[in-house]
Amino acid sequence: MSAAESVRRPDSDSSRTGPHILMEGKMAQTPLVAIIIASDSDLPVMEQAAEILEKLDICYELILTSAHRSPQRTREYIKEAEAKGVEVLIAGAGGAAHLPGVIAAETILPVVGVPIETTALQGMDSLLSIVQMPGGVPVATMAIGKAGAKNAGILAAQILARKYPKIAEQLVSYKRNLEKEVREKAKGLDGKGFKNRSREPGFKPPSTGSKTDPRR
Ligand code: AIR
Repeated sequence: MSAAESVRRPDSDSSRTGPHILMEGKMAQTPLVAIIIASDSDLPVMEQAAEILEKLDICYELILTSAHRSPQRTREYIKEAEAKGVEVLIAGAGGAAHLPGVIAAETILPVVGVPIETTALQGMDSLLSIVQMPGGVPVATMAIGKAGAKNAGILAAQILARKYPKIAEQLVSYKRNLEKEVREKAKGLDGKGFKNRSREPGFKPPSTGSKTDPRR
């Protein structure tokens, strides 16, 4: 069994009409993104990356392999991913979170790292392990936890959007929706009776007292 055969999503619905089928033949079956998790205990966080990729209609696969517990499987999978045409790798790990760095050492594909929150050190261990890469081997490091996993999916889409116009379109509409949601939430606040002084004509924010404050 190949490394990628453990968990795989792209074939689950062959009728998908996302950007991954723009190029005919091989691309129809090819995941553009691999989400690599170091443990099944990371799944509740890393599924955020999967969710946003699905929303953006981007074909991905999800692989379980650990830099420490299964180093050979990790190396084998990276070669497999390169050979099948994966273009962005997302890797999530916790604690001594070397998985994204080890992957980055083995490939020139962009690697996005997600620090998993830990009970002992709340994910600071994961964050520092992933972000403090030596010069020459970059890992694009996201925030700790679910927000980081979600952003990893979005960043992967943004990288792909340079090449796939359909993905760019999806992202533009995603951003538009974010803006719309904020406007709707702001409207909701207006109705709650809070005094919004910044909307009053002639309102000037209070000075901070600093000599460099331009409002003084
Ligand atoms: N881990 C697994 N192999 C290498 C590392 N750093 C991490 C996993 C998980 C944590 O160890 O990413 O966040 C605990 O894993 P488990 O399997 O014991 O729950």
